[in-house]
Amino acid sequence: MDLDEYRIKARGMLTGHRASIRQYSVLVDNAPHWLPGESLREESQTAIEQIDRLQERLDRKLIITLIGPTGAGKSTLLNALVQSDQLSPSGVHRPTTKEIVVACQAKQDADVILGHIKSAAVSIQTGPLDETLEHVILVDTPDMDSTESEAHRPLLESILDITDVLICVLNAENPKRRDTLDFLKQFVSLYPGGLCFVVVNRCDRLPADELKATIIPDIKQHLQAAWQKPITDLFCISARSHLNNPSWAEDEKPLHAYDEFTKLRQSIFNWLNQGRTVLDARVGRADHLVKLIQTAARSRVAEIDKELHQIKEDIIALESKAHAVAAEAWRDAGTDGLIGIQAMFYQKLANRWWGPIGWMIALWARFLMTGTGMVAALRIGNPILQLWGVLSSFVRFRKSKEAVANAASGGDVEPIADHYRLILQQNWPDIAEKLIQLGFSPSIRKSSMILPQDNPLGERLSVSWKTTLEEVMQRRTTAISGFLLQLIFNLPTLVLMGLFAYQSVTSFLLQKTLLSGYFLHATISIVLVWILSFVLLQIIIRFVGGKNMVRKVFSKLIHRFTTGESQLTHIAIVDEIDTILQIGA
Ligand SMILES: Nc1nc2c(ncn2[C@@H]2O[C@H](COP(=O)(O)OP(=O)(O)OP(=O)(O)O)[C@@H](O)[C@H]2O)c(=O)[nH]1
Ligand SMILES: [Mg+2]
Repeated sequence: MDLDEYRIKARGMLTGHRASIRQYSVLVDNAPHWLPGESLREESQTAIEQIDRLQERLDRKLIITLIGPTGAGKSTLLNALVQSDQLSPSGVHRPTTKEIVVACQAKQDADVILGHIKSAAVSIQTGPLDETLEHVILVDTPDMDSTESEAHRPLLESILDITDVLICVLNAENPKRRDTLDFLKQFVSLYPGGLCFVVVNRCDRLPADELKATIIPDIKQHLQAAWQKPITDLFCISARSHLNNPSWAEDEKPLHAYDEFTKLRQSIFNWLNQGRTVLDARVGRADHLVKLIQTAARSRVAEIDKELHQIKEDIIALESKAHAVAAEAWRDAGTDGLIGIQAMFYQKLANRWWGPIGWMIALWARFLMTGTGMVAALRIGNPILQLWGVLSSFVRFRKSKEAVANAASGGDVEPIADHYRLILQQNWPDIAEKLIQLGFSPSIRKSSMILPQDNPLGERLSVSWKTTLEEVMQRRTTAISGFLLQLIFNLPTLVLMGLFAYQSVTSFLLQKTLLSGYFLHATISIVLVWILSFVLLQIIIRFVGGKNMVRKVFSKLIHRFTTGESQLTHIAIVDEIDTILQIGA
């Protein structure tokens, strides 16, 4: 793979990294009441901006920045690295460096820095630099601890914003200064191992064996504790010894020759000064940023994970309870839709039953639907009464339709929904306080937080009622529509009808005259048997499909709510809790 291909690949990887971080911003947006999410959102935003900048400068040179307290020897080290003693002035006056000094091969290499730092305090040095700076730019910075450090900080922050590799230069004689380490910590944490070097300079001032045996291990340990990260690349050097002309005074001469400068130089130029490493470094930094955000997110959630799970369970249990209480109140209030329920039941049976009893059921279902007015219209008599009958049948029909609709939906359930809301509202304050302790905003105290946000509860209760009623009714319809039962109830009427038909036909064929009252009696007998069978069946239907069925529907409904079998309401705060748990996953 050539460098261009590799660059495209790196670009794609950075896009992937950015998406991973953006995911956190999106999740945090879905948990607006969780306060720690705010800082996580900001951190994610900063990380995304940094990756944006990494991507912008994928084809630019790697920026290596030297940073550290005044007098540590940053400028001296830069000069030693590029073998040019005067490139960045060093000196005994503290502070010496007051601007950003950029060492690069060609002036345009520094465009990325000039484009980012809108300040006159940048000096570009292209000096006699050779291929050492083919893929990298070295940057010397002003200190962050002298009397002038306040003025330096904005400059430092700007350059660190676009830095790829960080070199922290510490003074071996005073390496553990707390303010220095605290200041560096915020930047050091943004760089993975391999892209963050620690240089302990002026080692020539301390005895070699002490350095090796105690001083350096001690510094390493101290830094690890202060920065809370493993220190992988630490170099013990004497920068001044590597100037072309160190011009030591007699009393300043190095105490020994122990020095890791060559190793440091090799690390920087041999390894970092390669095109691929430059790209890898940027992808590596993005990688590190993703991990930082992940760790930050996880650690925030890990602290509250168990409690959050518990609260979620509590809310779900509370919701089931509220549902069940509402359903019980509903049952106790009773439903006025009994006529409607019966009409529905007869309609269902009419579809299943055959024979004379089937016709009767269909007729009865129709009668229950349209009401008695229509029957009155069929009566012979006073035409005014007949007219009244027709009119009232319409009124009754509308009422019956309403009754059926009521039965199908469970009637007016809104007052019942109040019971549900009350239970939730009464229990919310305790839960809300627990959530506030876990970092939720105090604004969640308002009871609207626990109330369902989706379709009104009444509508949902109606739907639950409808499906449960439908199920129970279907089962009962099947139970009393068996073939044998239909046969038993139809048989008496059918046998009589058959007998009557047989006698009529045979007497007609044999030309025998039947007695004058025969037809009347036969018809009356058939009708009576027919009606009687139907009335018997009605008793069964009344038992199976009356109040008993309504009770069954309610008990099933309540069971569903209490066991959580029925679909739970969409409660926004539960969604937020889920989102937070997802952030920590
Ligand atoms: N003995 C010794 N002196 C050094 C070494 N490196 C730098 N110095 C001296 O330390 C003093 C400060 O060096 P600078 O390079 O100016 O330090 P700096 O970190 O750039 O300081 P500021 O620019 O003020 O932030 C100078 O007098 C250097 O000659 C070293 O390795 N050994
Ligand atoms: Mg300096």
